[in-house]
Amino acid sequence: MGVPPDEVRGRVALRFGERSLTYGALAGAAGALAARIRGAGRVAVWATPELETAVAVTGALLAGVAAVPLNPKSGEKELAHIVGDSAPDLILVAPGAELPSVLADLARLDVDASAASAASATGAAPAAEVSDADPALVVYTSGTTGPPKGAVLPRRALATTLDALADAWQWTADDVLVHGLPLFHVHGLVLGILGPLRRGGSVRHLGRFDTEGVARELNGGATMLFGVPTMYHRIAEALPGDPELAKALAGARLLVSGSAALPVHDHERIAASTGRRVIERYGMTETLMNTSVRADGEARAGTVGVPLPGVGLRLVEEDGTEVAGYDGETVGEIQVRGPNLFTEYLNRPDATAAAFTADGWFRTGDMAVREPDGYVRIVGRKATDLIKSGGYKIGAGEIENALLEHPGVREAAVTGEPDADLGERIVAWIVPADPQCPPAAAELADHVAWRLAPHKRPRVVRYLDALPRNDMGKIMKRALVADA
Ligand code: MCA
Ligand code: AMP
Repeated sequence: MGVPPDEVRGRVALRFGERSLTYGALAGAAGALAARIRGAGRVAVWATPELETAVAVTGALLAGVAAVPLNPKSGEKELAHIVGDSAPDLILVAPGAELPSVLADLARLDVDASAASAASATGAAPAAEVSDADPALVVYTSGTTGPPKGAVLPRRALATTLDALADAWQWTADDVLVHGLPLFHVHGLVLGILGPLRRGGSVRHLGRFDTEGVARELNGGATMLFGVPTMYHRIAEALPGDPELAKALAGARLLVSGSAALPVHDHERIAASTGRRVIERYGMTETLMNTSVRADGEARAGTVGVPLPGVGLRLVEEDGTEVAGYDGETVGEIQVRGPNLFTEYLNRPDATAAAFTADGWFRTGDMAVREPDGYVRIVGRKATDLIKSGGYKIGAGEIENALLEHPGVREAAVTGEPDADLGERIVAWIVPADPQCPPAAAELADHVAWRLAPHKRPRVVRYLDALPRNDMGKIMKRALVADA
């Protein structure tokens, strides 16, 4: 982002509730922040759903400094891991935000959303010396075991993915996006905030998602909606009794779902009530966006469309052979390459190397088929120890480790089971230390929420005398799920 031309300066770029910033004001605030942080190694961003988070990330991009968005609801253990691993020089926060004690040693810089930089007032470009390969963001994402890993996303990945989406979605400066996603993940931050800014369009953030906010904004001039399947499920549930919501969706230019599969039943309920089809796109923190149903293509429920411009995509069978034909039946792992990819997992050369094939393709771990016309249909996931709940990726291993730190837990296993609202819900299987006095489910949920994050808490706890194990002593999770 440079200094906006005069015809753009007065246009609203960002709106969060009652507060908004024009492009001119955003250039001023982000420029002033950039001047203060230029030269820093990395900065953490306390990513509350507020104007200041958008200003902080824009300022970091202007300064050429990598930003590490933090979930403000993360627990102590998770925050300690992320700041220990990414070693930010300072943390950017909205004025008045209270930081947990685990961050007390970090230098704090309050973001002033009303600041105006001298450079932006005079029209001088404040851009730093940067290269496309420089890191823009470090986004933490869960794996099957261990703590989350920091995916280092270069500036070129952000730019190419947003331009590819503009092509696929006919996304322009006239679009006004509404979303209520969190700002510490790719979906809400890169697509939801940086996307409209790159187009010169506008975004209205709801603060927190609810169907009333969606209806109000789409009926009030917004043109696009981004959400995770849980949000569209809640919309589908509300539609029969909410004509304002039906009118709002019917009038939208584009309804986009992503981060997990949107069940066909929800697709169809929304289409029946509004006459509009939700389109899906498929991405990952490490790859940004890989495929999408195009605005000018057929919105086929249950598919994630075709590869985006610049993205190489192949399906590979277990034995390493590439699925040659598009027969709609042969399942292979999705592997991708292109300028949209991350460069590495921070401080984890082992994990980075393991994520790529010898010939340089990234292994997504998602299993899919390709239909005769090239549409990709995701059919499952390689790792059973990854759970997608509410659109969040959650590793079973990190929850098991947290549960084992509770004194009342002797053994723990975590699985996901189908949930109409969340897609999957987290189930904890517990062998209590004292069978006479097992820890209560709510206590274990609080324990995980407090150490890791509320969305990682088990929604169901089941108590056992022993976990089923094979001859090697490995927990047989499939047996657990089968017994449920
Ligand atoms: C409940 N809460 C608790 C506890 N129980 N807090 C502490 N301890 C507890 N024991 C609080 C929660 O923090 C939350 O607070 C409120 O109670 C409700 O919690 P919950 O039921 O978990 O939330 P929900 O209402 O069910 O949330 C549904 C949601 C959410 C809004 C759809 O799951 C969501 O925002 N998902 C988006 C995930 C996402 O952006 N994924 C993108 C990553 P409060 O109400 O204050 O919040 S994937 C990605 O980026 C890739 C690239 C891609 O493809 O997109
Ligand atoms: P994350 O690691 O949180 O970035 O989540 C990435 C994962 O979300 C992918 O590997 C997929 O499993 C899943 N995902 C994202 N979009 C879709 C979609 N439209 N349909 C099915 N799964 C999706």
